[in-house]
Amino acid sequence: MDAITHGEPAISEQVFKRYTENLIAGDRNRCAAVVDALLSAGVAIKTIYQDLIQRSLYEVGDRWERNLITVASEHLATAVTEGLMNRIYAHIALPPANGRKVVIASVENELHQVGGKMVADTFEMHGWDSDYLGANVPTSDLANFIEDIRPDMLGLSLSVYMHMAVLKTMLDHLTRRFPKLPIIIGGQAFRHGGRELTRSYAGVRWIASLDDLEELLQQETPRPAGTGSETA
Ligand code: B12
Repeated sequence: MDAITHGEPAISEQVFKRYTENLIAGDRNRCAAVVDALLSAGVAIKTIYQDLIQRSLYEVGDRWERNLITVASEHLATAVTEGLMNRIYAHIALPPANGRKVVIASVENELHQVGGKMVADTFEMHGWDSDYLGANVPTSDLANFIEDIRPDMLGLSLSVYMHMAVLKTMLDHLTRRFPKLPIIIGGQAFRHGGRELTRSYAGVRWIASLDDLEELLQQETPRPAGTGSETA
């Protein structure tokens, strides 16, 4: 297919534009055809996530901000995307489980959840068991869930800069209750600032991208068989 260059399969501008126009038109069959062709051509799932899905939603956001598309079109594009991501998940070749668990959630009040899903899938592709809780997770429910399942790591997603104060309240609570639990945070809210907030807690790290997340996961060692997490 024209999208592919040999060696490192990539996604051409032409394919990106075709996909994005179909996405904005809400044509899920045409979008699925593009994704299926990329998967059959061996394009990596991370490339499809970053260079097709993320990039197309950023384009949707830009057009929405400039009043070039309606809120309804933007909702439709997101719904098509989420359906496609579930389809892509079926193609993920899972490595052997490494015995580690992660919980991924969007910050309380935060309705954006696509980035968090990509993060959860990235953990799975590295052998982790990920529990993806989606958007707007209340802090107390998240804390109770952590208490129950004792993950080795927590990932929080924040898209809207105005929700930074909510993140702080959440971190105050969670770091007090689970002082040994490593927490990673990401999302486009940090384009506008807020990284210093994440630096003010021991055990909390801001991660810029899926590439940086993969680097972190490569450094993480599997949990030895028969040992439990030290969450609390
Ligand atoms: C779809 C969408 C919505 C949908 C979300 C539905 C859903 N199911 O997710 C709805 C309609 C709910 C929505 C609402 C709003 N939205 Co909106 N939305 C978007 C849009 C178009 C796409 C979001 C998306 O999925 N992007 C694709 C994902 C894959 O990208 P990502 O989130 O950046 O994630 C990547 C990285 O950031 C990182 N990452 C993300 N989380 C994490 C977590 C960890 C642990 C790690 C390691 C990495 C990581 O990895 C991901 C993969 O690379 C964006 C445009 C944009 N630029 O993204 C606006 C956008 C995010 N929205 C915006 C705004 C302002 C709003 C509203 C306030 C609008 C309003 N006036 O009502 C509300 C806020 C609602 C709320 N309470 O949260 C702004 C945010 C500006 C800001 N940063 O402060 C944006 C950027 C639009 C814009 N251009 O202005 N939105």
